[in-house]
Amino acid sequence: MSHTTVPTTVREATWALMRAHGMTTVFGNPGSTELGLFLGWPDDFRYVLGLQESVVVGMADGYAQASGNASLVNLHSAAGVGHAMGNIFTAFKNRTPMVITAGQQARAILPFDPFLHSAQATELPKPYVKWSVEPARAEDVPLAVARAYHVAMTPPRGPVLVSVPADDWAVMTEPVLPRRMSTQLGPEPALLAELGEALDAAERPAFVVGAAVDRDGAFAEAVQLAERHNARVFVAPMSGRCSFPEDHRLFAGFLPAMRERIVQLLGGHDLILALGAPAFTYHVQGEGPHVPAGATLIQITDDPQAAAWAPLGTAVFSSVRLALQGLLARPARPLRAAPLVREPAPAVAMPAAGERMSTAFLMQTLARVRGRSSVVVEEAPSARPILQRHLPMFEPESFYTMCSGGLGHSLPAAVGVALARPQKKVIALIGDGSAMYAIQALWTAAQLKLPITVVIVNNRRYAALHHFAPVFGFAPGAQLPGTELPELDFVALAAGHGVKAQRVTEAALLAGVLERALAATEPMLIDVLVD
Ligand SMILES: Cc1ncc(C[n+]2csc(CCOP(=O)(O)OP(=O)(O)O)c2C)c(N)n1
Ligand SMILES: [Mg+2]
Repeated sequence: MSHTTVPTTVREATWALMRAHGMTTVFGNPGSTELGLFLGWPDDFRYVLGLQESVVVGMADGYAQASGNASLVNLHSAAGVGHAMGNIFTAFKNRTPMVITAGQQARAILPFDPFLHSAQATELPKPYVKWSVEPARAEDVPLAVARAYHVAMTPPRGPVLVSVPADDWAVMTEPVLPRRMSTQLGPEPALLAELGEALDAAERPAFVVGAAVDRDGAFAEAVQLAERHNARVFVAPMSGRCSFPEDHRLFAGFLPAMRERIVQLLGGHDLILALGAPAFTYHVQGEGPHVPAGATLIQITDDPQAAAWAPLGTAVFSSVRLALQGLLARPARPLRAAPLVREPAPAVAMPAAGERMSTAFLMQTLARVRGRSSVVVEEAPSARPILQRHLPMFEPESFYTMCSGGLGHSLPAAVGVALARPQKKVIALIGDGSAMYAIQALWTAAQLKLPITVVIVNNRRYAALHHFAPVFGFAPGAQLPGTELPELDFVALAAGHGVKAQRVTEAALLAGVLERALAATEPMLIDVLVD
């Protein structure tokens, strides 16, 4: 391969690398310390402006998940990284590859404790970046960006941060050649064979599928293996993706993040195969065993930490897809009897005129009017279990939410998903509380004319906290401070960001309004009042 080693600027060497790695979309919010990167900005790059840094990172998260490549983020030194931190935490938990460059004051004035200086720039995002660096010399910035990209893309994927002093961009350096590096780790053959034998020998296996199945492009393989074993398939607690068709005869539903409930739901199974999922994510305190008595737990994960902290069982540390392909390459065993099919969700009746509609009615209606292949990006905490029952997902890469619990992710993430997949209809299903953590994402959606349908599940409160209150000793109906959200006007908020919007209070009008929004070629916000 021929290449040039003609000296170039740090800026141009960095652009060349970004281009070589398919990172020509920059999500950012600029400041003086970052402007140097953009001098003579090449035409093939685009800058996606977010009006607050948490929005910037949320959009970049959705974009990276939907495109399968690391996204590129540019943040303003300490304050910008600080604003972004909530969604950096989420990107880390989502295992989203993301290269963040953050501005820093010029090296030449650092002795004078200058304005905007980030005193410990590499420490600030820890522990929620896989790697962070401020290169010792300006000349080393492009190499650091190259390394950052490869670290971000290596499983388990995640965000990385490179802090770049403002006077570095113009310094002359050597170009850095783009390199290829594998991003998949294969399973240990002997252990995988053991797992295969255990699976064959099991009488009533169950699979628990997590986000890494879909992330790894292993949706079809998971279906094939489940069918081969007639295994019931549960979704892991707090999974951020759809990893199994929810109308499949083997689909068994969603596990809550509660130890005793998980054990109860998995009861009767003698082998539990956790696929691309931690075993298990808990939200509240629990006691007793982690799996039903007598059951064996096997985990396939690309996350060595998740493999290491699992309290029991055998873990195969591997790309989920490669491990599944390995298992599918084994000779098929005789088919077991088919397990019981899950009860379909009961139909929800249309409420009478003037009566507030339920969240279940909203989900059922959306399920009826949305295209089967539309993509749902959700952040509506108390509506989640209702969505899971009444709004099924069917396809790979059809559902996104955050794995972290940090609100303020999904509205901007929907913008990123829509940007990465312009051929798809993207529906953002967002709670009234959740919407307000990153509402400025609406502005970017409007500016980019992305035809997203934003549905606000508006119950005028932080309902999830009301649901949790009994767990923490509150009597039924007791006052919960700081959980009511009266008077938010989402139609006005949308208009103020350049997005057309409509409020729906009447159940009978809902389907028509949703259908029009879904057919629109621009973003639309539908504020649905639910009880
Ligand atoms: C950044 C952040 N702050 C606070 C919380 C705590 N929290 C969890 S659920 C919730 C309520 C969300 O309200 P909304 O989106 O309206 O959904 P609802 O609970 O009403 O279904 C809050 C505040 C959180 N998870 N993340
Ligand atoms: Mg709410």
